[in-house]
Amino acid sequence: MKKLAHLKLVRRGQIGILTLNRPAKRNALSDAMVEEIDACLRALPAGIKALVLHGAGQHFCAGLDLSELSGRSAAEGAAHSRGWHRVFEHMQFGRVPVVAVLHGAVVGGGLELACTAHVRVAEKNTFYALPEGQRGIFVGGGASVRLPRLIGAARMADMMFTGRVYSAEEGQAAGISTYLAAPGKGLAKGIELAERIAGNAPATNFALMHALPRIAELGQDAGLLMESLMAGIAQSEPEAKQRMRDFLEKRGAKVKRR
Ligand code: 1HE
Repeated sequence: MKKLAHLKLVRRGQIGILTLNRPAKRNALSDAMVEEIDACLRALPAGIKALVLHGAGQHFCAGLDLSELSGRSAAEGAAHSRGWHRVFEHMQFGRVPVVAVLHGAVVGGGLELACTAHVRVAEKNTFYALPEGQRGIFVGGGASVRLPRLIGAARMADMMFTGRVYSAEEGQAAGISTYLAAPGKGLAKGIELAERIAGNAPATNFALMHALPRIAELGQDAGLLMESLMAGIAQSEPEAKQRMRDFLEKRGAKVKRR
């Protein structure tokens, strides 16, 4: 892979830690940075089974790099948005699950990127906003599809109509994050979760990334059928059979309260 200018990728055993590394601009997403995210996902070494995504400096991400916005025509704006869609879809429906560790500003396109991850950990200093509403524009990185699935269209509309800023706790209650961490502790939590995810059977992670979001969009009949097909595939894997045997022969872990 080419040397990265705006990102950092560090391998740690079975997981990769991908850092948005443009803190002087609050990790604002320039075109070059979005292209690097794409290149990184494509060139991810085969041994990496889960990614942690976080931001360098005081904020996760300030969204679209506004200095690149002004010169676009309507057609160019639409094409630019489609470019983000392609890269973010590649993350959502890619090879490895992504744990986003959020802190500080998670705004605009930064929130769109966060919504693309599979698990979100928010430090208690996190805040969420969609300033597109106040900047006279609309979201373009998938927020109108992904964010309502987390928090509902009414909450998203409120954020954009009124400029409402959600705190970490409000984001957690609304469904943006599923873990809260103390300031400075999010990365350790994200790494712990990613390592746990990397230890799952590949068919389980595949089903969670590729089948579950599609099933959740289907009607009951087709959804239940797709669930049965995925269940049959996953349980027929040798690794699944071994894991069942391990439990029955007292080698597998019991479910414990954490
Ligand atoms: C930027 C950007 C940016 C900071 N594009 N340069 N996003 C926004 O509307 C959010 C705009 N940013 C902010 O509200 C604040 O910068 C933050 C709350 C994120 C951080 O505040 P702070 O006080 O820590 O930093 P700062 O002093 O405001 O910014 C530091 C530098 O980063 C400064 O540049 P400098 O050269 O004067 O040092 C800022 O100009 C620069 N900076 N944010 C460009 N976003 C596919 S559609 C998606 C649509 C959107 O995402 S719209 C939402 C855009």
